[in-house]
Amino acid sequence: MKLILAIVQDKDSNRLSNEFTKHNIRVTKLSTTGGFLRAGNTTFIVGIEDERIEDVLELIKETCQSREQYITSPLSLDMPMDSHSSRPIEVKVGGATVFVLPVEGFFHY
Ligand code: 2BA
Repeated sequence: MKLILAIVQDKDSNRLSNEFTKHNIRVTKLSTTGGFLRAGNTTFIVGIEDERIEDVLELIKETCQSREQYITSPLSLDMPMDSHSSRPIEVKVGGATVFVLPVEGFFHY
């Protein structure tokens, strides 16, 4: 068994939830915040048998799009940015950031 952590954009999260449910994949959804943009995103926790990992990754890949976002002001005072410029900076977000972790034990009481 593995634990998949998938950080996705909020815009993709309902569709991904539906896909997981349709494919009988059990999941927990957390409301999270990206450290860089400081905007909301969604983290899915999926405990899954090894032989179904590829199915989960494929659903995530098919469902989550990459999108351009723009940031217009420095996000923190110690961030090195050109001080005379307030030009928007383009940031490409997603499709999804995915971690696959080993699971030492799984108990469901
Ligand atoms: P954020 O931290 O808000 O990052 C949003 C996007 O900003 C990132 O998209 C990336 O394109 C850009 N970005 C992040 N840090 C940057 C930096 N120091 N300098 C320049 N650009 C930067 P993604 O890479 O697709 O990440 C989407 C979200 O996934 C992130 O939101 C964060 O919540 C999570 N994430 C990404 N990599 C991670 C990691 N190694 N560990 C934990 N969470 C991660």
